[in-house]
Parts: sequence; structure tokens; C-alpha cells
Amino acid sequence: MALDAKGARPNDLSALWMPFTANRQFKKAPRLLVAADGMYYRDIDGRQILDATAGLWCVNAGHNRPRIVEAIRRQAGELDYAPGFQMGHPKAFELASQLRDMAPEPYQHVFFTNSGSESVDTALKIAIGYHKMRGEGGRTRLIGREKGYHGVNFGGISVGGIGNNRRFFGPLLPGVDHLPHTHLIEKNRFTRGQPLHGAELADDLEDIIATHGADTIAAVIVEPMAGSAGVILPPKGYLERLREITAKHGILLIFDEVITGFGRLGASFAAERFGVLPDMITLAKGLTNGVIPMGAVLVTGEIHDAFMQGPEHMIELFHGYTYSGNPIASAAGLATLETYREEGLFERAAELESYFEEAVHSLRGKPHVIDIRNMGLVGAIELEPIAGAPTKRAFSAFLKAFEKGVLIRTTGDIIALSPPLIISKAEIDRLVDTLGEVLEEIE
Ligand code: PXG
Repeated sequence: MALDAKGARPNDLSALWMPFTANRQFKKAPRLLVAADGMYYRDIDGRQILDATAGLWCVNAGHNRPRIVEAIRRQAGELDYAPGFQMGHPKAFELASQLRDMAPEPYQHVFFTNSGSESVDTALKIAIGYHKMRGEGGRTRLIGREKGYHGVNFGGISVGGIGNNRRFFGPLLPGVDHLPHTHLIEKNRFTRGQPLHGAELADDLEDIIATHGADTIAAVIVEPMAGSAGVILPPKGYLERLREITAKHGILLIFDEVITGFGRLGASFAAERFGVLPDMITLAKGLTNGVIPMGAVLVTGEIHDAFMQGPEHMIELFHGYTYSGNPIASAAGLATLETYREEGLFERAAELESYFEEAVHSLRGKPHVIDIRNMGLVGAIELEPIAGAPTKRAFSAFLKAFEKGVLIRTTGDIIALSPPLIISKAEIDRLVDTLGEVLEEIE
């Protein structure tokens, strides 16, 4: 059993520059994980830790799933790597077909990447290229949204709207605008599911279009539910309005579903859950259950077909990665989709939603709590920041929860919960009971 694995304690932590981490603080008191199984991690001290974040929003089927482990093992010994340019291997085609079959009807083609960041930059490039192929090369502007997170590559941080992720890195892409965010805490406090207020914020898109002209705009990209910024759900009618306006002006709409894809909101994709179909969907994380890096972009037949012109011996899209459709990632993806299907995990997330909702909203009234939000198996508990020390309170909650054997995620002063979809009711209870204690104990 993987949870019995022993990890050797590294004696030097200095070489590794850790991502999105307070390196100096971490290395003084490291938190090291050495094994995982089902809903639990084991840390280097042998403690069992309840995984309330599915790793980083990616281990949707839980850890150490036999099908996935076996598929990777087998694939590594059979075909470890195959070039993806002007060559192929069967599993990448099979995985693309399965993704097409599970997606709503308009998405007919799949482009593979290795991460959410790459999926986003791929989708932005396809959007600009699409217009160019159709003789509308002037459509190059991109529109994102405040508080949006679209990974860390230059395209993604340009359309993204998280200040710290942008401000150190220069002028970024030119020709980018941002819609206002929809985090209207005063109006929508303690809403269960989609909030009532804020659909009209989509109308700002009309103003941006009026300023620049529709014929300069390639695409709008949003997370249907903003994850990293702290679980911001779309106000009722908001996504519909974005769809209506983009369609009216010939602008492509991209949903970044790196977090919301693969059952997180109780459906295969948020596009299905909200009944709004964009022109492209970016994916990663749950595609391989987080086990092997892989991302994908789903595109409509229309977008794909716009590129399929000119002489047949010519490459149609000058884009791709050494590891696009990597055999081991493809095998992991196939086994992951099989696990989701076999265990009905997306349906399970939908069934558990109301129990999870009751549980997280039971924390209303606990110290520091100023808002609670939820949908599918995502929950957020927003805390009043300590005056003059933003993020500090939520980070103490993170540390305290870890001490008590529960892994949560915090962003700003928001606690985000996104457990694997295999979580039991008893584990939901334990998670919420622990958080209740944490909130009582922190300052
Ligand atoms: N788009 C969205 C919507 C994401 O949430 C990315 C793109 C980038 O994916 P990669 O695979 O390049 O990291 C993400 C990633 C958190 C957290 O706790 C969120 C992400 C990654 C790590 C932590 O909020 N989202």
C-alpha cells in the first residue's frame, strides 16, 4: 500500500526554488508529503492528511487509482515516447476521440498540451490564427477579466487579472483589455450556487467593443467559475450575456476549464453545467487526474476547419509541443476517463453537492467568516482580513488545518475546498468539523 511508503528526509532544501511558495519561510518548517492513497496523503512524519484540495484541484478521482497506475506502468514499457510532429501513436487519437465524445456536440477536435498555461496560450493563438485564416487578420485584441487566472505564461498573465502574477513581468502582450470581476461580496454574501447579482457586468464588453471596434477583437477568455481568485461563481445570466455579445460581434469565447473540467461542478464541463457553449475550452489537471502533466484545448469544427485550407502537404497550424499527446500521458488520460466513467464520479459530485453545500454553509457564524460560496464539490470560506496584514489569517488557518491533518488551500483571505470526487459524507463532516475548530482557534 502506497501509504506505507517511507520517504527519506532530504538534508538540503536550498537547491530547489519552489513555485508559488514563500521559500524562506517554507524551508524553515517544511511540509513534505511522501505517499498518497484514496482521499489521504501521508506526510514525512507518518501522519495521515485528508486531501481537501485534490492536490492542486487536479486529483479528481483520488490518489493511487489502480487503473491509472497500471496504465502508466504498462505504457512506459511498451512505447515510452513517440514524436508528435508528422508522426503519431494510437492512444493520442483514442484519447482525443473520447474527449470529443464526452464533450458537448460543437467540440469536434482536440489539441494536446502539457499544462493549463500551455492550453491557454494555445487557445489564444488559435483564436488569432482563426481570424487570420478567414481574412480578418485585424482581429488580434484579447479580452480577459479582472481576478482571472489563466496560468503563468505570457499570454495567460496578459489576459489574467491577478496583480501579483503580472506586475513583475514587464509590459506583457499588447492589445489586451479586462472585463470587471464579479466578486460582489456586499450583494451576494452567503449565496448557495450562482449569485443573483452581477449579470449586467457582462455588458461592459459592449463598451470595450465600442472603444476598439469589433473588427479588432479576436477573443474573450474567462473561467466560467474563477478558481484561483477564490471561487467566484458566475452571476445568473452572466455567461449567457457574454455568449450573446461575443456571438453578435464575431468574437470567439473561450472558457478556461482547467479547474472546472472533469466533474468538479458535477458535470463533465462547466459549459454543460451552465448551459453555455463557448468556442473553445481549455483543459488540464483532471484530464490525467494530475498524475502526468497533460492539457488540451477543445475546439469547434468550425474553428478547426478554418485552418484546413491550402495545399495538403503544408502544416496548417504552426504550433505544438515536444510532449503534445505524449504516450504515457495519453495512457494516463484514457485510464483516468475510464475511472471517472466506471465509478460515475461526475454524477457522484452532483449527488454530493447538496450535502457538501449544507456542510460548508454550517460554518456561517464562526469567527472571521464574512462569506461562504459553493457549487459542485467546490467551496470557499472568505475570512475578514487582519487589518494591515492581508492573507495572514487565512494562512494561519492553512497551517492550523495541516496540524490537524487536513490539507486545504488558501488564496488571499479565502479558504478554498476542492476535495477529490470520491470523498465520503463522513469525510466531509470531518473536514468541516476541523475547519470549525480551526476558525475558533486562529486569531
Ligand atoms: N487556467 C486555470 C483556470 C487554472 O486554474 C491554469 C490555467 C494553469 O494551469 P497550469 O497547469 O499551467 O498550472 C490554472 C491553474 C490554486 C491553484 O490553488 C490554481 C492553479 C494552479 C495551482 C494552484 O488556486 N490553477
